[in-house]
Parts: sequence; C-alpha cells; structure tokens
Amino acid sequence: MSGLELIIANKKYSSWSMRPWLVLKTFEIEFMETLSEFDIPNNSAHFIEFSPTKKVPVLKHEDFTVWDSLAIVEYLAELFPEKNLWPEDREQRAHARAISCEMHSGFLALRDECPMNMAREVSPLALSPEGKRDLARVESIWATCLDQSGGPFLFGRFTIADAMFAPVINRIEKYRLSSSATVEQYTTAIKTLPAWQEWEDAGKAEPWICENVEV
Ligand SMILES: N[C@@H](CCC(=O)N[C@@H](CS)C(=O)NCC(=O)O)C(=O)O
Repeated sequence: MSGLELIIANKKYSSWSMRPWLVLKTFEIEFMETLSEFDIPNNSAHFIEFSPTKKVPVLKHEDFTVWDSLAIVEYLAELFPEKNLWPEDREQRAHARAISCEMHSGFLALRDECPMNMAREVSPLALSPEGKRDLARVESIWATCLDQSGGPFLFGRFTIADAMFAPVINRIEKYRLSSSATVEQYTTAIKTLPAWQEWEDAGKAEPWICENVEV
C-alpha cells in the first residue's frame, strides 16, 4: 500500500518525528518522507500549512490527515493488522500501550533537560531530582519488560513501544545519564536497528543548528 506521507522535522532534534518514522521503516511500510525544517525564530509558523497543531509529525494518507505521534502509530497498526505493530498477546499489548502512553504524556523533566540531539558531543549532564526520578522510572520500565520478554526488545521483537522509547537511548548516551546493565543491553538492541542508524546518520549530517535545544 502506498499513499502514505510522513511529515517530520529535523532528524537531529525531532524526537516525536522519529517515533512513527522508526515504525514505518522497521516494519517495511512504504511511505514518502517530507522533512520540514524547524524555523525557531518564527516559531515554525509554516507548520500550520500541514499540521492543525503546528507540530510534527503528521501523517497524510491520501486526503486524510492524522497528527500526533501516538495517534499516527495507532492508525498504522489499524491499517496494517497483519504486521502486528503491537504485541499479539492482549495483556502484553495493553502493557505496551500503557508504557507508550506513559512516555507520550510523561517524563517532562527528562525530556526538557536533555533534548534529543543526534549530533551532540557526548558530555555528562547532572539531572535535577525530577529528571533523576524520570530516568529511574524509564529504567525500571525497561528492566521489567526485558526481564519478562527476554529481550532484545521490550516485548521480544520490535514493536511500537520500542519506537516510543527509542529517543531516550540518544539522551542517555549523549548526556551520559546511565551505564546500567539494562541500559547497555537495550541500547545495543535499539542502535543496531538499521532504521536507527539511518536516522542517526541523517541527523548528524544536517547543517541546521537550533541553538535553543543545544544544551
Ligand atoms: N504530542 C505531540 C508532540 C509533537 C511535538 O511537540 N513536536 C515538536 C517537534 S519534536 C514540534 O513540532 N515542535 C514545534 C513547535 O512546538 O512549534 C506528538 O506526540 O506528536
């Protein structure tokens, strides 16, 4: 099936764009990619041309538009039921949805203090107490899932839940936030995904710098 277009922003910085992009690539779903650069001085006002929220990602399916990363991946899961983008087991699927929703609506301190940045030089950053709590919760989610599934991904094979958490791998690496065994194990799984490598390489090659998120 074609007719899908994913509109994203800079691969260096746009963690919400990365999530559905990783799902599309990893599940080998054909799509067209359109990158619309951030325009920070003008508050990315041009995003309104394709996004009702003025935010990315946006998925266009012929003349239908879905915005918001989680709604997009849910739409893809319905469009391609045979690909099992969520775990097949009902309880695991509910678990995967619960942690994906937790990621989508939470971890604000961790996300604010350590913006995703594919090209950042690795250098340590001291998290606030709230940031540390967020990180501890993420690590506990990963440890529980990997223990239960046996890895290498949260539910054994790659699912939407992994895409939702993938940008945290960049944050942990670039800001040297943790070297726990769980993080190391999960980092290896995520970073060996061909889709991750493709995104990271493209992000590193981008010439645009957004000073406001260069921490
Ligand atoms: N809840 C939204 C968040 C989207 C979002 O914040 N996207 C950022 C880029 S990663 C954006 O478009 N920022 C532009 C702006 O806020 O002006 C989602 O999950 O898609």
